[in-house]
Amino acid sequence: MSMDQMEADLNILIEISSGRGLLIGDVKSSDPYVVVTMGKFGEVHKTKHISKTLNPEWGPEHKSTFILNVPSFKLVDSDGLTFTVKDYDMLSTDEDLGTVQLSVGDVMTKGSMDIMLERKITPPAESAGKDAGYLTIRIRKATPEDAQSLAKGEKKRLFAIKTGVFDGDGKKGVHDMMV
Ligand SMILES: [Ca+2]
Repeated sequence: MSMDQMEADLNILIEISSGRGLLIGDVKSSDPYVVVTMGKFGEVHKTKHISKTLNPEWGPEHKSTFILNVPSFKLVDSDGLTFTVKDYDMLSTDEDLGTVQLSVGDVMTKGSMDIMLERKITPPAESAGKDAGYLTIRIRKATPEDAQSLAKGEKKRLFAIKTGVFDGDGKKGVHDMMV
């Protein structure tokens, strides 16, 4: 990357779309939400939780979508983005249900396309060896219309349904889901 590219701000739209087969944080289920962090720069986004499900589908009403607008070098410095799935608890500390790390390449290269990334969740240490399920994240370049819609707090889906390229940990290869 050139110096200019390192200083340039990223302008990437990210949607935390869904999870499936998440770990159980309560007795039978979880109240999952996702916190996105960038290494030492800390939290960049947090969704709202959905009650009692192991297969959440976060939408605009859960603040599923945000624009990552930081200089490229910060993303490189922090080795990409960390998505931590958590179980919301009203009376105790929220439980960790595992993490997904998106590399700088995932965010920057793939961010130039409209892509749907399905990644296997790495369980937290106390659940090592357990199947912690999958997290699906969508990424594309943000437009001025996206920024306006988010700033206005519009409850509108910014990613079209069933468009983009699918890149899954759960399946072999890359599947084109264009319709
Ligand atoms: Ca809970």
